[in-house]
Amino acid sequence: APVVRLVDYRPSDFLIDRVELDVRLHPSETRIKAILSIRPNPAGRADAPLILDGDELRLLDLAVDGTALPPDAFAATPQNLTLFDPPRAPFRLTIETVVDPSANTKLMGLYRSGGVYCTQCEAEGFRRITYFLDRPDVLSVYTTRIEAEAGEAPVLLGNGNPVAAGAIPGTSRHFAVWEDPHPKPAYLFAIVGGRLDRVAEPYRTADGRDAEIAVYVEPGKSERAAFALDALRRSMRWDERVFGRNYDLDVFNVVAVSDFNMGAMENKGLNIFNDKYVLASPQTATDTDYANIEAIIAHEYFHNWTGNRITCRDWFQLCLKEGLTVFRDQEFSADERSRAVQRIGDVRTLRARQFPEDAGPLSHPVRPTEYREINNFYTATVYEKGAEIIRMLKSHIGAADFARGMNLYFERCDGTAATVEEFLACFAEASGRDLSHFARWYAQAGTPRVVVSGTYDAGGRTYRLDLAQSTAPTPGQPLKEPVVIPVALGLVAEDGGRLDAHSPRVRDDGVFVLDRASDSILFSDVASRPVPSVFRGLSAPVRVALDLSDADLLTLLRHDTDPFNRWQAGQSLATRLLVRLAGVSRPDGAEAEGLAQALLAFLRGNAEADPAFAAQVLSLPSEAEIAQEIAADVDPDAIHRARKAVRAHVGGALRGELMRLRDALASSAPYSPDAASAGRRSLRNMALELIAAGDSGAGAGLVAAQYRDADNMTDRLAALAVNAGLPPSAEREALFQDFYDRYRAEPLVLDKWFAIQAAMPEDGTLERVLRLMNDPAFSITNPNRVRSLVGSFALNNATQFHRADGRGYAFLADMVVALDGTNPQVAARLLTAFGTWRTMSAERRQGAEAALRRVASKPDLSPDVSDIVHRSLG
Ligand code: BAL
Ligand code: ZN
Repeated sequence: APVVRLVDYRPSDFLIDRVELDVRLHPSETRIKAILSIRPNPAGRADAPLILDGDELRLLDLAVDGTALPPDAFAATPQNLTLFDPPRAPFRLTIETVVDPSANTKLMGLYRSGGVYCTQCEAEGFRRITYFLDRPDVLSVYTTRIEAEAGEAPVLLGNGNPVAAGAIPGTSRHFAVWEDPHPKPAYLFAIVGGRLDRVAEPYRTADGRDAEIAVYVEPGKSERAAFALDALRRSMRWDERVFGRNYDLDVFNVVAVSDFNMGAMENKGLNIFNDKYVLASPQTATDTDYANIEAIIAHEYFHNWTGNRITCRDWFQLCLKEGLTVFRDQEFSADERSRAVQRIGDVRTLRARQFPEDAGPLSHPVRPTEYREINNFYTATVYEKGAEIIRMLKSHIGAADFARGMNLYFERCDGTAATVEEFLACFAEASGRDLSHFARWYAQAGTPRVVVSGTYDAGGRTYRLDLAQSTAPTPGQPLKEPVVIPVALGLVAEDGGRLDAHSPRVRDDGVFVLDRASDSILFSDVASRPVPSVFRGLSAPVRVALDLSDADLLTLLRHDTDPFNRWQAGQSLATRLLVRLAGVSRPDGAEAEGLAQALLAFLRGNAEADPAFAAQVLSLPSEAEIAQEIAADVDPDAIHRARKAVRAHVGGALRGELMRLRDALASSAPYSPDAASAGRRSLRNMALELIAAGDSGAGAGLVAAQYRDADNMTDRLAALAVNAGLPPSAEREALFQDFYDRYRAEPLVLDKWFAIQAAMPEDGTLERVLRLMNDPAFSITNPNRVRSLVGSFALNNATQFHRADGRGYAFLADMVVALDGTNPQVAARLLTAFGTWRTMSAERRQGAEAALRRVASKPDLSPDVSDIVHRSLG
């Protein structure tokens, strides 16, 4: 595939103002008639040919203003439709194409999922339906007529508002017409046709529009749609209240389908979802599922303004809608739940997914400058680091100016396809500041490292903090410049009392802005030696190197007023210990006694007041986080041994308190997914995990009882997960079998069963995974199944994926090659699991490189896989 570069952007030579579509749904021969109202773009070239995009299309018919074109006036291939000399005045182009939705295994364009017709057009799927100017800066108003067998597809949905529907006399077919008055790019187009149940409710917007909001699901599952509908209503209210954004159509529909490449898609007025992020009942969904559903429903809804009303000029600007919308959904979840626990979760995700990406061969700026395959840029960097930039922007200019800037953006850019520059200009204007240096965050890849050190002068009662930033080279960017880093900080007295220290360099809200390579802050009137609490709430997406003593970390864990940094202090304490123990062949768990006592003291003071937060404090850094800390010649087996030893010791030392907490937090009330109840369950289940780590015999008994007695999936699955970590036994396998027997008719529940087994850190797991691939519940064509089994093995099982004998790598390479023929996007995503290969020990590097080279050598690789494999080896 050719490289697409940001610097080569130029406006389209033609615009398409109106699109009239007539889609006659058929399982293998769906015909699409498109009438496009086209005109030359005054900003484009005057003599250009019209080149429409296609992908695997077959042209049936073509006319300009109703007249067929002579054969030498155009050329049609599956990839393009070219009119060599189109009219230089507005004209109507009629195109008829035919596609086979049942054969569409890429799940891009029009396809079928469990018999339901649906579409996915972002980024470049619309060109798999009809020839089009498939670029986000071509905005059109759409009318869509959909026709289908009434028996096969009684429900017919499109973008916008329904304007007509009815039977087609003398046939078994019917139709519906949808009109979307809001100009939109083709990637937001969608249709759905199928047998679906529906839950709905009326919604009156704050500005007085009466709308209906609805969720469509597989027949018989409407009870499982209630929570998504509730989350949708809350999202809409929140966006009115917090961002002043009202909904703008008469209906808002969400449809759940079971075969979907992504999590969900924000098509205008017709969001299509992976059913994993819609369906929920206490018996089938965990607390985490409920939280994800709430967040993703919100995310897709929030796109209505940040993405749809204001879209992207080109795909390099993807972060303009994604980073901003992730920020918005994170804020929504923080408001609906616990802000501190939400932030800890978001930072865990950032560190688990974005930091490694930014430290490896796939590192790229939040706004990339070139790509070969845009599908590969729906990354943690664009999404999560993109959201961190918005968070920093808000703290850099302050909440009031941020709100003014957002309003200006909504006003000025509504109805346009915008750029990051246009976005930032609104905030520069609203705040009266120059944001050109801040903008470097969009262009410079890599995670900055900030080294902090403090010096106390008792005589002068001063405290100096020295800060220095640097960023390691990333592919294509050997030299790095300083970025603008908001550092939220405070000083904590060793005894936890108040310290009235101040510095003119620190703003009233406790933020210091580090915008050069190094700087220092001098505090005066510092009555006693303080402990610095820096990067509160992780105020910037950086790695922090601050060499505090264990005693200082304990002070922060106990006394910091910032809950995030209390949690961080515990994590830092544990990380330091784990990294040290990973360097010895026989890690001695007794070295974790200090950590255990700190956690015990913390629990006694805090657990019952805030169980969700306490569960986060008890949760040790993941193996992946420890690997990142070690950074070179990583041995995942050593990390696993160290973590296991520490968990065993902590679990043993805390057993009494953990047992007590399990009783104190038990509830006999019926299951409710609210944050407080979920928090109690998370601490109880964290306690179960630690108790079992300390004493597998005691753990096995508790696991069996909790598994049996659970009245909800959260507790039953937590028991199953702890079961997976117990020593091999017939009882252990019997529990897996029981779970399978109970839920054999529930694919989304069995996904959890696949995922837990694929993550088991023991020798036989690869064979287990291979066996499970033959289970009738597994399907290689369903992305959720593949991600649960193969993805979980590659991403959540460091010891087995990174097996020293290379068999884990070879397996993943086989899977990528096999999947590339049917679903390149899913294949390419799996392949990103190799992202850390250069940090591994020498023999592992060898195995990984051999596997990657084998993938690279396959002929006819998709652009998706080819791009990832070549960058990974680059
Ligand atoms: N736009 C793709 C799915 C999402 O980020 O909402
Ligand atoms: Zn999004």
